[in-house]
Order: sequence, then C-alpha cells, then structure tokens
Amino acid sequence: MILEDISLQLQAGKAKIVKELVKQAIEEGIPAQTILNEGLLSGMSVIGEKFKNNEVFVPEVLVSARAMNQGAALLKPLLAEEGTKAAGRVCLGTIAGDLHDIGKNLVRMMMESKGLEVIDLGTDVSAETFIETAKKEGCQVIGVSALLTTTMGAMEDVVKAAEAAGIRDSVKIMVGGAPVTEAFAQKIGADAFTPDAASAAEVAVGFCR
Ligand code: B1M
Repeated sequence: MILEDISLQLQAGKAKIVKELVKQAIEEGIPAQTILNEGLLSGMSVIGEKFKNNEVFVPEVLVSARAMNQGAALLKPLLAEEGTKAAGRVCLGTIAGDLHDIGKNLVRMMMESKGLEVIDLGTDVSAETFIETAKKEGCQVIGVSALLTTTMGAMEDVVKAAEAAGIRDSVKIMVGGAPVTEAFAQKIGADAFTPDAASAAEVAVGFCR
C-alpha cells in the first residue's frame, strides 16, 4: 500500500510527500531495493508511458524526476549497507546531447553502494571529457548512459577516443540506458552492456578487481 502511495505521489510530482513516504517505508522495515523498484521506479515508468502517449509533458516529467531523485537519495545509505564493499574508480556520465540523468544517478548510487568511487561528470558529456577524466583520475571504468536513439550513436566516439588516446587496454567501457542493447554494445566495441543499475554496479566491481 505504501509503495503504491509512493508511486502515485511521484507521478503527481509531490517530492516532499514522496520523501515522507519513503522515510515511513524505511521505518516499516521495507528493504531499500523494494522501495526503489516497487515505489519510485514503478511510478517513474507510469510517467514514462504517459509521456510517450502525450498525456503528460516536460514540466510534469521534471517534477516527477525531482521527486524520484529526492526519494532515491534517502535510500542511498541503506543500499550501501545492503551492498558488499569493493575498491575502484569509475567515471560516469550521460553522453553528449543527452540530458537524462535519473538512470545514470541510480547507476552512481548502486556503484557507490558497492564501495566504488564514482566521478560523476553529469549530462551532455563529450567523448573527450570522458577520456581526459579517465586518464587524469586513473579510472578503471568509464560508464556511459544514453536515453535517446539520437544520442546513443555518440557512445562509439568514447570507444574510439579511448583507442586514440592509447588507454583502451587499461580502461573498461560500460554502456547502458533504455535504448541500448547488448548487440549495440558489441557493435561499437564497448566492454559491457548492463540493463539496470544493480547489474551495472556488479559488473563494474568485477572490472575493478
Ligand atoms: Co525524455 N525521452 N526527452 N525526458 N524521457 C524518453 C527517454 C523517451 C523514451 C520518452 C518517449 O517519448 N517515449 C523519449 C526518447 C525516444 C527515443 O529516443 N527513442 C524521450 C524524448 C523524446 C525526450 C525529448 C527529446 C523530448 C522533447 O524535448 N521533445 C527531450 C530530450 C532532452 C535531451 O536529453 N536533450 C527529453 C527530455 C526529458 C526530460 C528533461 C523532461 C526528462 C529528463 C529529466 C532527467 O533525467 N533529469 C525526461 C524523462 C524523465 C524521460 C522518461 C519519461 C523517463 C526516463 C527515466 O528517467 N527513466 C523517458 C521515458 C521512458 O524511459 N519510459 C524519456 C527512469 C530511469 C531509472 O530509467 O534512465 O532507462 P533509465 O535507467 C535504467 C536503465 O536504462 C539503466 O539503469 C536504470 C535502471 O536501473 N541504465 C544504465 C541507465 N544508464 C545506464 C548506464 C549503465 C548501465 C545501466 O552503464 C554505464
């Protein structure tokens, strides 16, 4: 019931209420992962469908996105407790031209919950910035997110830029985001595609061993 309320209030963009409900769900002992999946993400996927069907528009999606991010922030320390620890450094961002960051933020949260250090480059990140950061900060992994079919192609630039910079053998490139597939990842020469944030974190931990 409370998970459904979280989903509904997220759809209504009520960030403050979402935060209160998430706190309450935590107090009731519901696992953080369940609150995330069955409350917050379930609400976001309803908004996604409505956005697709032109039933809601950018402003509504933005307030739901804010509610999503604020609710997820409360879960972060708990996901960290549930996770196992690892060491490694990842630079993460959403590809050039793309402003979607909810999925990328979740990936960061799950990676950090596994003990990885994440350098979050934000959104609209160029291939050059990924490579320069990975070199400067000694990252073992570059994580690239894309939500648009029009921007996912630019993920290949990251792979090519890593080759050109001579770091391709020392860094693993992971890709993900709703339109990205395993076949696409192979085609562009990425090292891994993962469909969700939890598996992205697990694979990144493996790459950092
Ligand atoms: Co946009 N948008 N949007 N949008 N938006 C989509 C993606 C879209 C599918 C909606 C639709 O029409 N059906 C569509 C893309 C269509 C396409 O390309 N085929 C779309 C469009 C068209 C647009 C605009 C062009 C709309 C416009 O202006 N006309 C515009 C583009 C702006 C730009 O980026 N340049 C736009 C804008 C926006 C908002 C700003 C309003 C907002 C973003 C707010 C924000 O992110 N701060 C927004 C949103 C929220 C969405 C939807 C509704 C939700 C996306 C989301 O956050 N999902 C989305 C519809 C949908 O997806 N159903 C849509 C929840 C999130 C947790 O999932 O990001 O997939 P996701 O992340 C998942 C996995 O993919 C994975 O982990 C997460 C789950 O665990 N994952 C990774 C993600 N990154 C990963 C990286 C990894 C591994 C896994 O390794 C590194």
